[in-house]
Amino acid sequence: MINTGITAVEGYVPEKVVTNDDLSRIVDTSDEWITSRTGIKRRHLSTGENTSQFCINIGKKLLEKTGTAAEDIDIIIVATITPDYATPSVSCQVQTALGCVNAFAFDISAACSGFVYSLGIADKFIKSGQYKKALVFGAETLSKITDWTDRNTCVLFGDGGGGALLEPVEKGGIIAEDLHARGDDVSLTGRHHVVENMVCKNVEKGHPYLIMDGRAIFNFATRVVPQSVNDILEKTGLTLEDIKYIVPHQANSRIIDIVARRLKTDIDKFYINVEEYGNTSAASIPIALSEMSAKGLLEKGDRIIITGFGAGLTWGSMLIEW
Ligand code: B82
Repeated sequence: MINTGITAVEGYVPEKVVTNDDLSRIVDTSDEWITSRTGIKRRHLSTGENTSQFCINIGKKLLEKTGTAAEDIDIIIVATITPDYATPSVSCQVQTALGCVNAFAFDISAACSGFVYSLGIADKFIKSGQYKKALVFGAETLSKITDWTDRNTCVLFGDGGGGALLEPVEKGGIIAEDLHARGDDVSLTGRHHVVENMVCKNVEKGHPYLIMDGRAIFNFATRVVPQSVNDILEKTGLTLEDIKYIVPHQANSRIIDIVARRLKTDIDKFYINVEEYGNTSAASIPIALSEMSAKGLLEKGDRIIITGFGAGLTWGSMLIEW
């Protein structure tokens, strides 16, 4: 059987940093309130770059650092809920900007689980033996769909992206996955587009922003994430002792604290950077992986579990041997 490996990871966040104190000047909040409830101190916000630009920057770095020719890329997948356009997809914009003329390209929508879902999809294409190289991104400009007058949500989100090059490897790579959805739970929703046309004047009003029932999704995350991590371990016959890091979606440090407690493992096993970027949805896991790689935390043979959870509701985990 062909194994799919992550052979390079890169991230990109916009330069502009907005602190909690900056936010306390536009909504009724404080650094103390935000930090104690979420662990977030800062977030990077786009001053004009859109989601495709993040991916293009990341893709260029990935090709450059691995010495990969653009024409050799077979697949481009972008996980995002904040594409530049309904169509063309961000992945098609990336394809043309990078010159990946032989790649097919599509976006997927699975919110904060999007990167994990996308790795799962790319893995199957590579495992089929028909395709050799995939670029997989998670990237968001959540600031576009944030209500900047709502103090409960505008303090949470940030912009940025990350991406990976996937290729067949001899040993290790993606070892196991666990993917789920619960479409009946709408406690976290994004922009709602209602139908309005020449034959339909809609009475229902859409809304342009992210809306969440914090307590409900908090309970969801702290229930399903430990379960999903345990399912992955059970499938592989491994224990947490065999895992160097758990890399969770960076939604809120309190979620991670509770997940660690429920898994009866030390918080140090979790890679956490929510302090710096806030919640960047599909981008949070690849940004974390890119940081970890740059810091030399991911060595050959290390096993990690990535775990995403978010709107849909969707969730999923994956065990990767580096
Ligand atoms: S919260 O409910 O307001 N809360 C926890 C009880 C603060 C102390 C809250 C806040 Br603030 C921020 C995030 C969450 C949360 O649960 N987030 C998510 C849960 C599941 C899936 C995705 C997310 C996400 O924010 O991306 C709760």
